[in-house]
Amino acid sequence: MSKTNTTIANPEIQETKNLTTTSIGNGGELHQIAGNTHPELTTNQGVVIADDQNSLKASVRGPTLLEDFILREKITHFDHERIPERVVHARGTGAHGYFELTHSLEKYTTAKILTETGHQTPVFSRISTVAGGSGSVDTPRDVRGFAVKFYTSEGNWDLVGNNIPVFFIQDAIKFPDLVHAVKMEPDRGFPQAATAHDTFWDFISLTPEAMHMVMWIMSDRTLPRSLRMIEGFGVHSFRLINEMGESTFVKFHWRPKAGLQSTVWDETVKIAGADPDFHRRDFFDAIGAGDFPEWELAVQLFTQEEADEFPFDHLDATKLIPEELVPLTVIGRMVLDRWPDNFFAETEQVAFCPSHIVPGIDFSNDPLLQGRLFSYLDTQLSRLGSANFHQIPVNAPKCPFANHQRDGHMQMTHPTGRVAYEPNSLAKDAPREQPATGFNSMAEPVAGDKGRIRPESFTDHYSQARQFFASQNDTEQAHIVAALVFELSKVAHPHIREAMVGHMLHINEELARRVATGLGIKDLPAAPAIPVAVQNLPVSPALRLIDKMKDTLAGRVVGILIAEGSDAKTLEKLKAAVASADAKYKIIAPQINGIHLSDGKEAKVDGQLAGSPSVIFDAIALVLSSESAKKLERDMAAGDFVRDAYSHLKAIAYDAGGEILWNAAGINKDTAVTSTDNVKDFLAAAKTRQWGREKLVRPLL
Ligand code: HDE
Repeated sequence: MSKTNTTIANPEIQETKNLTTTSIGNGGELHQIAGNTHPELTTNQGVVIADDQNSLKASVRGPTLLEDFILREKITHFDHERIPERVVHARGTGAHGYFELTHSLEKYTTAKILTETGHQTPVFSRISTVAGGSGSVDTPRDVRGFAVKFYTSEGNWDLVGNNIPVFFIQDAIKFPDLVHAVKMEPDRGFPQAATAHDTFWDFISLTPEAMHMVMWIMSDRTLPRSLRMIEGFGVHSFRLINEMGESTFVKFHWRPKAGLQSTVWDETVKIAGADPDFHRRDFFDAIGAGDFPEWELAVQLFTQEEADEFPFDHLDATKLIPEELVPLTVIGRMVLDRWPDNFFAETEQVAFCPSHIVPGIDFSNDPLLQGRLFSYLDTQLSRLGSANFHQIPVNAPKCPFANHQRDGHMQMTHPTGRVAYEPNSLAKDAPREQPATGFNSMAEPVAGDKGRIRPESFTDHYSQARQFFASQNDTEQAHIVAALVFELSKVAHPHIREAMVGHMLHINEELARRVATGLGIKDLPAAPAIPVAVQNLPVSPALRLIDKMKDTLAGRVVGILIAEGSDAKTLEKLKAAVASADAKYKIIAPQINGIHLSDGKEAKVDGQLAGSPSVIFDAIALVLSSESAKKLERDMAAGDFVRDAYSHLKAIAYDAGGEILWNAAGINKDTAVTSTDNVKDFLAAAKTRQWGREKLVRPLL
């Protein structure tokens, strides 16, 4: 500790009536001293630390001593703070909540989580991107992982799904290739979190089974407006097993209460710069405001006999079961109502494994699922560094668990007694088998030749891709075309672009032509030879995204641009209207402090204009005095605020001053550009996007 010990009062702490002492050291550095509500700072061994500002030196300006165990402990811990990030799905956001069953499946399963209605089971859910590293942006064009850990009374059940109901590949042995192709190219270390590069499309162009998934990832499903507004899918078929040991196949679906919504591509790209944490922040803010993300859990149930009649193999993860073929039954709801206390301890350390399953639920023979049953446990061992990862609080079951597994890195329990094996006769309280209610696999008969064989029933790679494209509306189809043109234009090798157009000829000729035009390919390439004819499956409206957008402003955000002299009454009226629609507003101004409204009062500003572009809002309003509007005419950030909102198909409200800024942007008004006098019209337009405007703002192929 320093020689001078000038006691000063810290004004901030004084303010909170939590008086404490600080002192200034030899070099003028600040020392905060324990006392009042502040406990003593210690090492990890509990030794109280006298000085945390200075390392131990041989003399006042001399070398640091190796003896300084306090310095070494602190820095060693710091050096090891990072654990290997997830090899895929590294970037994610998690929250606690509960699942409540509303409809019992007791006819089909013994699992209590699916039969005990009204009971609330705690859950932890993590939603993630796939391709990028943990520090990548929230909004690349990417599939979203949707993982839920149910802490059931019969053990943990992990439903580890995605926001797209199908996958790229049919066999787990191809997963490392897929991931290597999509990740940063190994010689150059870029691009980060992007499919728009040669290696990804090279692999895809040589993997016809990926074509259905390609349609999904090129659709706006991969550009969610909020993680609260995505669907989730278990993807694979699972089995439910009832008391008689009978099996029924099941597919799991999560449906967001907020409805589906996506952003448009140009907006998505700009969001990545404006707020790399856009989704994480949105989730955090929503939970903080009590606007809890919520999903319905629904199931598709079908028998082996029904499956035998499907025009595809349900064990093939590149296929979905259209809702029109097997309808969904809603069985419960999940509410995420608590943000983790510590991001690392919970969201980072949570370890999901599809092999975490409970009695009454069982696996299907989907070869992708079968591979996953191995991979996740293996990856957790390397990521968390110990076979004891189940002891980390976020991973530990909330029901009793006991066995004879012992020791290992970071063992946190200290079991007593001599017995760590079974059968045994020496311990009266040792855990033993329970055949009646314990986990039993379905006794499925298995026969056939062992071999590395793909089933013939997996051969049709194009019919469901065709069905998906045909089921989209004009806007959605145009977005898929634009996405393919964007992505393939980033591919340097012409033969890869041509091969992709060749595949598209099997999906939809018109799609192939439009993409070829966008790529400047004059003569259509030949379509690859295929072993089975493509089927024209019936259009499935349930595959559309735009139709699943809810006609509501609830849970969305309106950005209101104000400046010096903005009309206080108009602002109040708008704020009240937005709040009455259960939406949020953010006040944006050229300065964060010191903006006075027409009534002379200082406005509370949430964001400075240059740092709060309109891309982060669902609709905007311009409430400006004429003088301020004239000044803003020369501010590109203000111009972009208006132009981007229009180009991203959003509703815009303006008052007299706001109209000056609007006119400076040089755009014609449409019905979703309304005066603040007609707040109702503005709110109605703000509930949706102005799809009809799109052809005016960008060329559609
Ligand atoms: Fe994963 N996947 N995956 N995956 N996956 C991982 O496990 C893997 C697949 C999914 O928030 C890893 O803990 C293989 C399909 C989610 O922590 C790893 C195959 C689906 C998450 C792994 C697949 C998923 C992962 C990396 C092909 C949707 C993030 C880190 C057979 C149904 C979970 C980790 C979280 C994570 C392997 C395919 C979903 C390496 C081998 C299909 C949501 O084990």
